[in-house]
Amino acid sequence: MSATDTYLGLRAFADELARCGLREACTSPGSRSTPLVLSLVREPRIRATSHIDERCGGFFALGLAKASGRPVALACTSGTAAANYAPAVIEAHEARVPLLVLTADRPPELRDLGAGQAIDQVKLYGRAAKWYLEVDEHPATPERLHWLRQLACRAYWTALDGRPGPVHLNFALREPLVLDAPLPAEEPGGGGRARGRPWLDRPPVHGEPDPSTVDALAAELAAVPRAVLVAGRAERAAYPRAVLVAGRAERDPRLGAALAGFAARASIPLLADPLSGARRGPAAIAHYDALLRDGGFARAHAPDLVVRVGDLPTSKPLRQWLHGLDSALQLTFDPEGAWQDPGAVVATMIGADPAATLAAVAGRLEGERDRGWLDAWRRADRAAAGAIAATLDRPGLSEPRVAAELGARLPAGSTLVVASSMPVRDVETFFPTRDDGGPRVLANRGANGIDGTVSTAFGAAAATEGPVVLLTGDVALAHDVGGLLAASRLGLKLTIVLVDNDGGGIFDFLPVSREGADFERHVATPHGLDFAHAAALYGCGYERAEDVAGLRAALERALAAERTAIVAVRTDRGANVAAHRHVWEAVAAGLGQNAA
Ligand SMILES: Cc1ncc(C[n+]2csc(CCOP(=O)(O)OP(=O)(O)O)c2C)c(N)n1
Repeated sequence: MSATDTYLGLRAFADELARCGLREACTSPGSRSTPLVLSLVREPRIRATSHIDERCGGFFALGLAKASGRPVALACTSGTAAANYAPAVIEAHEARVPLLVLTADRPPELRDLGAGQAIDQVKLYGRAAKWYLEVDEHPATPERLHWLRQLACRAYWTALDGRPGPVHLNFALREPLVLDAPLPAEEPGGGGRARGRPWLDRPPVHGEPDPSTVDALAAELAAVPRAVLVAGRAERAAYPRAVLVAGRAERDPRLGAALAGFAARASIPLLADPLSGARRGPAAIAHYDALLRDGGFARAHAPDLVVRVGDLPTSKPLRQWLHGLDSALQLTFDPEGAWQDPGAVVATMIGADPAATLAAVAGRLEGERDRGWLDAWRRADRAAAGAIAATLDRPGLSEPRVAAELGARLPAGSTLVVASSMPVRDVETFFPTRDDGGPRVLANRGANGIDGTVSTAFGAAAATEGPVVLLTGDVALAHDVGGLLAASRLGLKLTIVLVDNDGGGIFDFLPVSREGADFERHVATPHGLDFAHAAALYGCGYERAEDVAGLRAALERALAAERTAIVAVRTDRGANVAAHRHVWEAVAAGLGQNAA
């Protein structure tokens, strides 16, 4: 096989990816991958970023794909390089993020024979890859090039189609791996289709919502005694106490506003995780996590209809409440086939697009809906907000206060990436409702890993116009500290708000925290790292914030700075547990006063 054959094929492949809409590729270094990497890098419509560590590269691609909504390509060499993509590929599978994972491999005649850097890469990511194909080499005949063009399109559309996710193509590449003469401009077979069309187009399905689904949902929302008249089959059912639960829905940035509009129109309490983008508008309930910790409130506010959109929120009280609603009818929109129902409580999974369907349902709602049910939730939410604000209103910085500050201060148009562990929980619990919707919030909640957090945030920064802020714990930062290299190597700007409690603070909430020294060493894992040194190593700014005023000022400086900066807040794990309990007690007390 000549290098010309290899490069002609891969140039056609890259051209076809670009025709489909691919704009980003994340490469990692190596020899076997040379033709693959250079072909992507030399395609002018694709921006290629370089990543030394494949694990970082994988998560960077994940962040890019989440923030842009488009598939992103990854390309690396053979061996453990490819294995280092596994965590990001698994997260992409679980969170339904489209990735094209292109791995270079030894050809079959060099496998399992002691050749260098050769491992078994066949179906390396198991079921985490939604499609796998072994791509061997052939002379660059017109038939072969048409097949490679079709293959690129199929990989791209497969990553996006139905339940989005990663596609893995494993390319067997033979030496020579570099060209010894310029590549001919002409392509055997004439190149791609006319007018820049992809070889194979597969437009996404945006079908009209099914009328029978709209009828059924409209009927289920009809509360006849409460003066909502629903055209159609209003006799079917009446659910005066409905709630709409909105969870992580990163792929459609307009969905949050659509849900908020629908909930307001239908006077339905909207329990909106900030990851849904729907914590806005008059029906949004921000503090459901704190409210539902109060058993009396949870029982008194049991709905008889639950409509869910997006992933299940993280909140344990919300999950337990939904699980225990024995007599409620629970429906969930599941257009991507995520099948999220760990409690086996969902009676109907609606495959239709939620925004379009709810817009059609809203059109059937006639007359004024009784607002008593929504008002009861809103009064409770205001009481909770007041109790939380009073509890957090002190100059010192607690972890809840840091989350609340970001929720109140980050501008609309900014993006907040939140790490797993307490950051994602604190954002869910303490973010306020905002008329402007607040920042876009992204998080790796597919597999809930703390790995790749920094790289994911840099990937989001590479795809985003507005400022990008990462809220992370110290263990998550230590885990992906190498991700900071993107600041200088790629010239990317990120503001990192580090909550440093010297270990995994989440575990102090669990019974295992009573296990003394073994707990400290093997579960909490304090490390004593001073991240100022990491900032210096990777060319980032670093500032400690000691109190609320200091955090506000440091955040402003970091957002205005040219380069990536870390704003570090030092907290104490024990005090953090106490601060959270204090908040929950204050909310319960506030509810009591509210009821009295
Ligand atoms: C890759 C991975 N390893 C281990 C875990 C288990 N885990 C969950 S939270 C956590 C500690 C996180 O600590 P930190 O980032 O400091 O946040 P904090 O708990 O203090 O909020 C660990 C190790 C995980 N989720 N993902």
